[in-house]
Amino acid sequence: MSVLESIKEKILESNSIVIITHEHPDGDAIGSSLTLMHALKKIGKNVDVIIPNGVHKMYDILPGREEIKEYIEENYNYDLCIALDSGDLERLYVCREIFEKTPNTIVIDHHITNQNYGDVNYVNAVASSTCQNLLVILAYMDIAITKEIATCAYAGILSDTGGFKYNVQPETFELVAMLLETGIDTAKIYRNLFDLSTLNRTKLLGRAIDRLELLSNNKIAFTYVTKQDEEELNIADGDHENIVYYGRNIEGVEVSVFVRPDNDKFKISLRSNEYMDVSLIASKFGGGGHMKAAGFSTEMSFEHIKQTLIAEIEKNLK
Ligand SMILES: [Mn+2]
Repeated sequence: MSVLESIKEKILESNSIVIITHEHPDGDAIGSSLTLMHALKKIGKNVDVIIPNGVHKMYDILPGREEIKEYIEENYNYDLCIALDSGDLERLYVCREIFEKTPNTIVIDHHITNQNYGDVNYVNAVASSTCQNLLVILAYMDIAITKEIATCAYAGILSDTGGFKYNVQPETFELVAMLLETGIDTAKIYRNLFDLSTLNRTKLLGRAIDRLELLSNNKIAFTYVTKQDEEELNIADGDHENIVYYGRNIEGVEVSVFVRPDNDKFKISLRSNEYMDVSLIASKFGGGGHMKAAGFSTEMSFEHIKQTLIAEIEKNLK
């Protein structure tokens, strides 16, 4: 049986389905969760989307946003758990428990580092996004694309391609053409995901830019924000999106590093321009991702991260 057939069968056999995704959910994580929620509801399934850490308000424009449960119910009981956009069990954080307790599991993802931890795994790492992979699955299942589905899927693809800048394939545009047929508001989605800010968020970016330094012959851009910044500016999860790109945009830079606090740990984002596979670097620190966009969390001290990470990146500089 093909993977697509197995997925279809598992879904059709299930009544109550839970959708989960990775910690610090981005546009693709949230967009794909809502895309799948709408699709499964359309074929009569009971569906919960669970995102315990909450969802940034930039995603409020996505239809179905208000149906996301930001907590885990006590006596839950699902037939099927579908994990989206998460390369491994650890990235599912508190939702890992739901995945492990549910009798049937499906993993749908596009991370090259995916561990294939589900009963059925649809991992096409060539695809721009998990949303793109989902659209292939929905087409296989003959689920028609509504405007709601299209808005959520478009947001996910837009987010993971940086506004169609990278990771795009001919298939990406073929599928997006289909989404546009439903009459979605592409300008509104773009503005909410990329341009819309708050004063505090812009000030946080300012602090990161102030601290930005170039290392290793100006090939590495390094910057960070602190717990104090976040407290003073009342920063929410998701307010950091895109800060890492400012370093990467500087002429001559190959890798941009952005460090931010994450409870008692640090979260590190890595972006490369031309040749460096930052997913390999992130995996050395227990993380993962894509060739040009990856990250990890660590309990190391700030100075230690900076030293060991920069040394590791330097080894791979041309
Ligand atoms: Mn993704």
